[in-house]
Amino acid sequence: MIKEISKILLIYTGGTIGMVKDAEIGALKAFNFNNLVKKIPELKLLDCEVDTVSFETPIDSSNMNPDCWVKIAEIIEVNYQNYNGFVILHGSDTMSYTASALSFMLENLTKPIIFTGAQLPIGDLRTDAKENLITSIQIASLQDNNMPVIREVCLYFEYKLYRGNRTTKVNAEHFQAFKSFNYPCLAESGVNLKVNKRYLLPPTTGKQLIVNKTLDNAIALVKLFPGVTASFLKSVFCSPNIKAVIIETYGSGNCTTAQWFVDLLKGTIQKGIFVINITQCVGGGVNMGHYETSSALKNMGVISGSDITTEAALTKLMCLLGKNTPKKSMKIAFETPINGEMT
Ligand code: ASN
Repeated sequence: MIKEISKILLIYTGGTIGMVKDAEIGALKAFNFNNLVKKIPELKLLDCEVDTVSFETPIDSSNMNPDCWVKIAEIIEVNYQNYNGFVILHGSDTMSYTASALSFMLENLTKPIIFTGAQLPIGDLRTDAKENLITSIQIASLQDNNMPVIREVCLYFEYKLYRGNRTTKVNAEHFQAFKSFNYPCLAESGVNLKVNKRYLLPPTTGKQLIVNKTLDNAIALVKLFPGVTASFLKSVFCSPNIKAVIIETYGSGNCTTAQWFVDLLKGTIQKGIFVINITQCVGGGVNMGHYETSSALKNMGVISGSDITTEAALTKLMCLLGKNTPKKSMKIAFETPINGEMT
């Protein structure tokens, strides 16, 4: 069999990787993408063809939002048949949110979508950008019998490839900025590139790519803390037009058994607002009913987020609400893994 050369589309959205210091204000800001490619002549040495496309105005990822996610999904949709894989350059601050969102927006993926970025700009002497970018392209071009090895949304950073919707940014200083606490990494880059094939999503064959572009952000996210007041929580749960509230609870999904709290949750669920329980812990997940302090939640119909990350919970919810999931199916829909985001 003749090995086909992979064609990769590099999509630049912004982020530190392509930033320069503004001489006047001394802060990092996004700059022209063409300069980025000039700064990495190594791209020409790769064993694949790389085309590039850039956001008209590259952004710091703190300015990411669902409209930008749709923009990225549409670039992939339009170019899907013409490329073997996609590498998305993205700021690290909200990369896990975007990678999670895309994992729910793109159904029946048969090609790799690799998110990457950097902690230092590509022009910096000590930059981590080159390794992240070059290895991401190499991973996106991996083939087995002319079929892509990776067929899911991933995030590559500092020698590790993770499932995108399992990641969280954990460090603003270290090059190793991301962690996947509840799922092993999919590949590791050392002297050789080692892919842990048993952890990859199984292939979906014969189905057409579906792009879900309607995201509903009528949701709230609250983190419980000892001393949280009834008035604050009421203001969140009773916000106008809210369709769902995600609560970050303690440990394996536990929270206060104070009567006002139980009544507030019951009243919220009776109004038809979904309540989703995820844990504040970075590892492990929700197991309602394991302790007395979570039994009431289970009995009143709170939805379990199991071991999902906050980033994946938010974006999965936006997608399920955007698809107009019927009220009676929402609990099952949320508690069922879509693309390996929970165990
Ligand atoms: N503020 C930057 C961003 O997320 C941080 C980075 O890329 N390292 O766009």
